[in-house]
Amino acid sequence: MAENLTRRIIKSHLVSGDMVAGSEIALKIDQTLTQDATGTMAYLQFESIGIPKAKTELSVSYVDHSCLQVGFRNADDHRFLQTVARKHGIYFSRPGNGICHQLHMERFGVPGKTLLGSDSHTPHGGSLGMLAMGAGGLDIALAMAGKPFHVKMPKVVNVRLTGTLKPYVATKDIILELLRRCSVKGGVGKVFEYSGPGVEALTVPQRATICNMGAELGLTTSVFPSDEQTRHFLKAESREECFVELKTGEGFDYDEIIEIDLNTLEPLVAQPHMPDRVVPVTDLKEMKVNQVWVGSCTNANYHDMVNIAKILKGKQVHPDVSFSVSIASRQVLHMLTEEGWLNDIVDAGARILELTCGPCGGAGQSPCSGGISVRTNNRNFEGRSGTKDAKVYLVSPETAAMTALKGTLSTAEEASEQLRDYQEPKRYHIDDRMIIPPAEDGSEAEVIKGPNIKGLPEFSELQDSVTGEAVIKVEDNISTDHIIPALPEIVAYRSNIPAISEYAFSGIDASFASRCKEKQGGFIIAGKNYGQGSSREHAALAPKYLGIKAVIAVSFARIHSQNLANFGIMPLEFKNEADYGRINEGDVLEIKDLLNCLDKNTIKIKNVTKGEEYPLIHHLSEYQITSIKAGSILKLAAK
Ligand code: MIC
Ligand code: SF4
Repeated sequence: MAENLTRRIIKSHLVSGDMVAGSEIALKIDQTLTQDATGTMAYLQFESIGIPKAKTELSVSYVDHSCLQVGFRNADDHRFLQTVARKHGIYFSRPGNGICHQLHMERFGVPGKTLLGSDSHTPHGGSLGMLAMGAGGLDIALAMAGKPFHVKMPKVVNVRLTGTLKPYVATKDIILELLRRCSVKGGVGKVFEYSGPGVEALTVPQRATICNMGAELGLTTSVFPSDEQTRHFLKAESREECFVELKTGEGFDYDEIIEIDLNTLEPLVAQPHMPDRVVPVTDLKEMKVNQVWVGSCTNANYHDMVNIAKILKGKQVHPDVSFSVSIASRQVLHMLTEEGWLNDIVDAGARILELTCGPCGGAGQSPCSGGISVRTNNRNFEGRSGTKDAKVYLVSPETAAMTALKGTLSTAEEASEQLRDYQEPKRYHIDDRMIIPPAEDGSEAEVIKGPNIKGLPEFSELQDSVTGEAVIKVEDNISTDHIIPALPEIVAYRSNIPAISEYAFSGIDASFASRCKEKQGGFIIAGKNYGQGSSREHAALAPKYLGIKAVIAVSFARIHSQNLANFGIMPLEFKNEADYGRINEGDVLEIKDLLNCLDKNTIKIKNVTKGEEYPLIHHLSEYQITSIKAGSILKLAAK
């Protein structure tokens, strides 16, 4: 049978490696994107490689995450990003223009291209038939320097959609259904490629919601065909010349098939504190709610906003609910204003926020103590909203809007009539004035760094024998939000590694950083799926700075294990899962003959306190082993 779309894109970008699932391949990257919170490190790293101009077809730097600007630090980061972009051939999207993934889909994404972004929701671009992947900032820096991206060849799963969604059921419910079936670990090492008659009716922004939240399945990425919907969208964005037809589904070969009959889907909700704790909304229909937020890269597009306006029109938000809305881009805001939808939203009592990520990572709108918050974003990890004991539920915009009116969790079934007749615009409003192109010749451009922007830390070479305490032991599904929270007071130090390191594990173990300093680092012991969630490499850089030598886990999430290896921390797994239970926090551990055993994959760790030894394994490529031995990939790249 013929090769599926994912494999076709991989084949046309393959620099080295065999296209055998699980083995490492190196891919040419056509486009990159960064956002401000991960971008500062990415560009500091790019600068340190010493290449004058980005070598990609297109690189864009967005500012959307930290725009609260309490104090000088965020604003200094923005100025650094703008000046460094000008110098090195990178487009700069100004704060206020919107959220990176929405903007990239609107203005830059091209079917069949590869996109690498320093944000885990970069797979959003799969909605246009791109192979769009999230990675750490260092991988983006390397891609901008013209180096290929190293990743494990994924298995390709065909997700076949049949039937039609009911008017009050959204594409958010499709991805929630997949999370219910497959779990947050179910997509590791895989790409989900969508096809079937149910796909034909879905617009590009609707597809984007599915691709975006595929990150929560642990997928390498998700991809939709490039078809008539894609042509329509690109034409409406005045970019029809970018269209190429790319087919998926019947006639192509897949490793697995998943079928969803859209007729049978009902509105779903992910319960605290995991995106896969999914149940039907009707199971929780009496639940009183304190806060509702419609926003984020997942669900704040034109279609989402028009639908909530239809539900809210002429009604008032429940007096016990704080309801806020963040629109994903200026294009969408302009159209909602021009067409009057914004009035329906404002008149119903919505609090309109800036066009940024905002509450998604806890930058404002934290719920009240013990509050129930219903949100349209993609992650509900404990504490991410900024209120430790809040409970965050993830739903579609339609469910969110009806919930805001009722004060209790509710589907939008009673608004079916209004929701039935949605029309995708023939023309989107286009205004690229908030996107600043780079200088023709950037050699004279000045890069301005504020006092909070510190240099990169030193990365020393790996020693043949390492010893230290198990400084922390954590359970399954620890997210990067647990390791380095995304709260604004902490994001302000994203370009200052010594300062941000003080916050490592601060949400779950306030003395972690001081213990590490006292004991000169050591080991992190973890359960399954360690490091799920974001691409933030600070979750590796901070432990590295604090002297962590290895993370020994039952299993890892892809981006985080890649980030650990990039910065010289060994991501090692227990060969026998039961050994996880045998190590206690505070046990003294030792690995000997490391350099040799790393090559042969025969590492053993001695528990000196208990007098026991446990075999470990790794899934590192030769390239990663070289990087770990050197202390960081950056050292190799600079050479
Ligand atoms: C997230 O949604 O967790 C973030 C904040 O966008 C992160 C990036 C970051 O930490 O800066 C992500 O998804 O990679
Ligand atoms: Fe921003 Fe949230 Fe999307 Fe991350 S998931 S890019 S914080 S809106």
